[in-house]
Amino acid sequence: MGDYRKMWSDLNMDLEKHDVLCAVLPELYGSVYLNQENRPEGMNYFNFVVSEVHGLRIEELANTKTEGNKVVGTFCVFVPDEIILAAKATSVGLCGGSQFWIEDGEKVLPRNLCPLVKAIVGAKLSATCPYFQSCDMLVGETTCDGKKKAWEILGEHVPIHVMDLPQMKRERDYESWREEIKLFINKVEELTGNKITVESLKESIALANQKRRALKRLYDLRKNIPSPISGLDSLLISQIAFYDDPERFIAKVNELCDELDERVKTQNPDERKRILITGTPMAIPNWKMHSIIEELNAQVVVEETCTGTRYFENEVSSNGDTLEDLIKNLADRYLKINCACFTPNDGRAQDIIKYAGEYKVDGVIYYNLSFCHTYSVEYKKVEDELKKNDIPVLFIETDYSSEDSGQMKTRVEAFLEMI
Ligand code: BJ8
Repeated sequence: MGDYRKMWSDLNMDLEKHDVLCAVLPELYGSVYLNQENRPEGMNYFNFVVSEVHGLRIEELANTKTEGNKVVGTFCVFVPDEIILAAKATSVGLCGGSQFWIEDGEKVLPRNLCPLVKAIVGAKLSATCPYFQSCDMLVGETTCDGKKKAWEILGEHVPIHVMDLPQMKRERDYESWREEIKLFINKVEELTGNKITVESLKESIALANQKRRALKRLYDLRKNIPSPISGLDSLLISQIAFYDDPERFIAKVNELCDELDERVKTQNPDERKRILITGTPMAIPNWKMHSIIEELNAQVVVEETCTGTRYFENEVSSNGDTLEDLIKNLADRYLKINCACFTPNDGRAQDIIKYAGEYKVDGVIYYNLSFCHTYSVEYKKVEDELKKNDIPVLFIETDYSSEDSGQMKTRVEAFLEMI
């Protein structure tokens, strides 16, 4: 990594503590990622992005801010990036996936709370995440209780706009989500000083769709037997999608897919078990579940999560001549996401069954972050539906620590033998 200390210091970061964080990542990345055999050449770009995760990309954000542009931080795939991009601002996904931030989060939050929420708050309070420090505004949403209340704490430190996400999908909920998107447009216009027009919104819709298409192309390639790319590498790409420059990201994913297209022509089928992961998101650098599965010589071939299919499935239509039309298109696409925060949420089990067939999976692992109630309660319904369809499923509840890794490995091993 280059010397970015001045930049970090300008961002009011706790440099000493940040050094400790920076010392952990390369070792973790090396042991999880660089030890994999036969990785595609195209992964070199993503290795580079990780090696510069707190460096070059932050410098790019700093440069765009010097030019007068704004940086907006988000935490949920329901927040429409298109609005942020249409106002010439940069969007960064801020969900925290590191155990490093838990301790600081627990200083102000109860211990028995989802690690994702604790890491989000810990990252801000410890002043060790340069993405948080670069943001001019955060955007929260009314999804789960933990996040909803965490916005109040974060709001003491940085301006935050909260989108009121409906929890049902009736016509009146669509209407209210459209209104919420309008309020968001006003807020972003106010922050950036840039008016969102039909033209700029159509452009950003096209860009966000291109990104979705590139990810979909990557996921479609994973339908091959074997998948020409590991689950770990695909997960990393999905995680990077949340903060990389969108145009460059699209180009690099497509380049990688060109290489994978060639790979599938020459590879032979293998016997590795194919696993679908469903459940709560895995924010960078949370690679725990995938690394356990793939160390056991199985392949994760698809994730029905927000760091997986929920992020890129369904494009936003650009049909229409007015802002009102485009807002409706946005609301329609975003409310197709099947998150357990909704009731009912029957579409999710149907999605899992559909993907299980398309990706020819041998079994499903239901990954649940500890204390995430919406997903853990929804397990029963999903399990019942999967059983009806003869799809084996294993429920794993875990956090970011490595304490239970041995136990998880034993359970996954037994599951793989059984399926
Ligand atoms: S659309 S999954 S990104 S809310 S923080 S709900 S793990 S207790 S993240 Fe999410 Fe949007 Fe839904 Fe996706 Fe549970 Fe933790 Fe809450 Fe979480």
